[in-house]
Amino acid sequence: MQRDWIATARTLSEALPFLQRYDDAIVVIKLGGHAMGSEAALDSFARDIVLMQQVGVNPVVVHGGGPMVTDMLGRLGIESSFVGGKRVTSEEMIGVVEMVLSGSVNKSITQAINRQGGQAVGLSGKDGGLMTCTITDPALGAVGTPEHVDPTVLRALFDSDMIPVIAPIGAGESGETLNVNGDTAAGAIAAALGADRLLLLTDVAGVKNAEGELLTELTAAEIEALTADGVIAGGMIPKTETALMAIRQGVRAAVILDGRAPNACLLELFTEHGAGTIIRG
Ligand code: X2W
Repeated sequence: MQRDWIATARTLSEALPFLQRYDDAIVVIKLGGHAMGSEAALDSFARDIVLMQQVGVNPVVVHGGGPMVTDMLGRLGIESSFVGGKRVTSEEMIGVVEMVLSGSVNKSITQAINRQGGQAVGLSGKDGGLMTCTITDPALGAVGTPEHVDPTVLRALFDSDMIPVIAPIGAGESGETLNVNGDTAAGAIAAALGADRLLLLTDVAGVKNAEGELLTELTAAEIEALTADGVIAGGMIPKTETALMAIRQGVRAAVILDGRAPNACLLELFTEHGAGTIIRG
């Protein structure tokens, strides 16, 4: 089949108002471990991020990597358990968590972006005083809740056209290493930056109603009602909570979408169609 170049040109032309809307915008993208999938999916994600930056957006990638952490702990004979979506993190585990998230996972994402011609810089909440955390539930062990985010280092990277890629590791008040839920970290960073968009990329299409239909737009009140009814449950709860927290703290909109869908970020930002579930401030 011959490719329709005229349609391609029209697509680019139709993107103009969106490109103008997002010129110099800050977009925080949370890439969950479940959304990372294959090497090809990571390359496609990286290409979208580089394109975003090329057209004037300041993208910030915050990643998870829970499945990769569980895998490494398993190889070391250490069992994982989760309470309320958070990994109970012992002293023995925290070094492995940091090694996997700040090490192999972070570097695979920075490399994927660099392969597409971007300049990604990997860091964690410990770098440049980015994210200071407190322990809010001692029963979870070395798990931090972001208390203070200083985005100075991120703004310096924007000024140099570099793309920050952030592992969800924070520093405690006395400098200790703390494990932070990736969604929570992304929300706190988006709030501190006053981001235009927070994209939470996961492995489901978005928030669904009791009939299993995708809800493309939700208000804070609707999220509260769906959560009270048990329709929003399990792993979706930290995502909707993060979205609500972020918009209450000044992020213009948060979107929960399927990161495995081709060009998910571009579809959301640069087309009329949008993707997933949007929650506006
Ligand atoms: C997470 C950090 C990684 C993460 C963990 O240890 O799994 C806590 O639970 P996903 O891929 O986004 O789930 N931290 C405290 O959030 O990864």
